[in-house]
Amino acid sequence: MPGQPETWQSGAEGQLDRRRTESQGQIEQIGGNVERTYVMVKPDGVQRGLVGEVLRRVERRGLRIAALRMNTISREVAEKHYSEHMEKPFFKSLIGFITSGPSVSMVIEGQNAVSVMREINGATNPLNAAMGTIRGDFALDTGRNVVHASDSPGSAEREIAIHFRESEIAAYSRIDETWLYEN
Ligand code: RTP
Ligand code: MG
Repeated sequence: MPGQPETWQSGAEGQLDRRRTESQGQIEQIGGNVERTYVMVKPDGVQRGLVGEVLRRVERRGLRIAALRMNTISREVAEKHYSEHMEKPFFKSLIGFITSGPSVSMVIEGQNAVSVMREINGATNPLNAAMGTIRGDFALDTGRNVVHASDSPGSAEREIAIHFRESEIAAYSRIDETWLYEN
């Protein structure tokens, strides 16, 4: 940007360096423990035109989109992603569904991002999901529940590594973060 002060640039570089100290999905930053989580708009959400709706809810809450991609995930990636459910009766149909068309993958960052995203998505079975959550507002069936989000910081680290290279994850701050967080 013309006239952008040099201090802004050196500040941004300093921030990159700070973020490279990350470990276990937790990023050390001034102001506390920032988490990363992996979020997906599943193929039903894409087909139903809900990508913007999901992104709007993430952004307006104050979370930061650090990586974003649309693609049809392969069976191999899907099986790795949902490996914890390999023995479940719904595994085969889940893999068929999740690979059936394009989905949108993202890395979302912010303080307590893992639990905040789980609350934004709502309960796994949309019939139990609170109104105001994505599943409570847009879904009726567990097998077509629109979105995914990692269930713990450990799962987030594992899932992010399945779907993204570190070089695809952007390091930046939102301009409103000083007003979103007290510390
Ligand atoms: P997700 O992993 O997709 O974010 O969902 P979740 O944590 O809320 O639920 P999880 O237990 O991990 O289940 C993964 C996905 O499998 C499908 N499912 N079907 N038919 C069934 O009983 C059943 N249970 C789970 C859902 O698509 C669920 O989101
Ligand atoms: Mg899960």
